[in-house]
Amino acid sequence: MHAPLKRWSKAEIAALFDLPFLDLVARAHEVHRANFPTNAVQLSTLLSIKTGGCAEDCGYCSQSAHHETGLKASKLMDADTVLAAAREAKAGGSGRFCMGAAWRSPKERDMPALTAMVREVKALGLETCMTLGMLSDDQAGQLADAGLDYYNHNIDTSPEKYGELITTRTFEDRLDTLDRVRNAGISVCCGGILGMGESREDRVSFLHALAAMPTPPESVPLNALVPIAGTPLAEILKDVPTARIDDVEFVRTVAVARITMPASMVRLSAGRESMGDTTQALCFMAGANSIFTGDRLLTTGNAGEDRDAALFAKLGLTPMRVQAEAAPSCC
Ligand code: SAM
Ligand code: DTB
Ligand code: SF4
Repeated sequence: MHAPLKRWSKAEIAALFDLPFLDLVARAHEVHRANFPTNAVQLSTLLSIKTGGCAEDCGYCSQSAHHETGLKASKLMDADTVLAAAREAKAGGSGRFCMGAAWRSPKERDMPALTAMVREVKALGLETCMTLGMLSDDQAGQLADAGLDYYNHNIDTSPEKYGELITTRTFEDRLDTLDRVRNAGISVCCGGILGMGESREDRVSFLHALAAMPTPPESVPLNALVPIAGTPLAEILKDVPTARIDDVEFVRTVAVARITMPASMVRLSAGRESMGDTTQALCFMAGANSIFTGDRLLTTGNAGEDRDAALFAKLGLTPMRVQAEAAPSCC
């Protein structure tokens, strides 16, 4: 019998953030150890299957057609190229393969190719994840029937800040797609970006929105903003050096995510390339247990296999086996 899921109020989440740093990290680490194998970190690989030219105006994104970022748009990748990348990811030790497309939502005509990709990548023995923008009920059902394990769809920030960053869709649009994904029986991967000039209050509200979901996301990616020249956010933030999230505040956010969502994978996502080993080690201590491997995310650089192998060796970490993730011991 699992313990009932604790429901955190915003005041309680704010109080966690206010704890002395060492108390907060120690508490998060305790929660982590109670729920997951320690020293094990899940490796996922990301592939951009359709790059650039996106109709949405997300103020941070290199792929929005609204911003002049110099990125060349491409069509949907063919299934053989996707499969070759998935084979390489598996050979490199990845347990999960995530396919991302720069769309507001997929077109019906693309669904057969997308469902074929899910089936074929899954047949290699990899967990599958897709992030394609907003989905209809029918599209979520098609992806579920193909066997998709996870759908990534981030709320990205607090409901209060959302409209400052994106005007072409609403926070509620995001929640609607997340409901469709959940109802179709696909596991949810949902998180956001830190360091977009948000306040501590926004970070509290962002984590509250995730932890208060009827079922919290199984996977919570925490991205540190990668500033992209030509995006509105990079332009605004270049004159505000203090906007870049402080490493200690980033670790605090990881710790609070771990405590408030004890059974979720917390994924250190974008921004690791510019993060020092010590900060990453503190993130693992605070409960992060998943990373993207390889030297590319979607359009930006990533830490790379060599640097990660050195980091894992230095910290005594091992790649998490896929089965270990499926059975957290509580909630
Ligand atoms: N178009 C789909 C969507 O928005 O859901 C999927 C791809 S989109 C690039 C996936 C996520 O990448 C975004 O929700 C955001 O959290 C993250 N992201 C995009 N640009 C980023 C940046 N410059 N820095 C950090 N994270 C970023
Ligand atoms: C997520 O939260 N982070 C990943 C994944 N979900 C799809 C994407 C990070 C993208 C970083 C910017 C880029 O490479 O374009
Ligand atoms: Fe499009 Fe996703 Fe980038 Fe927004 S974050 S512009 S939806 S690719």
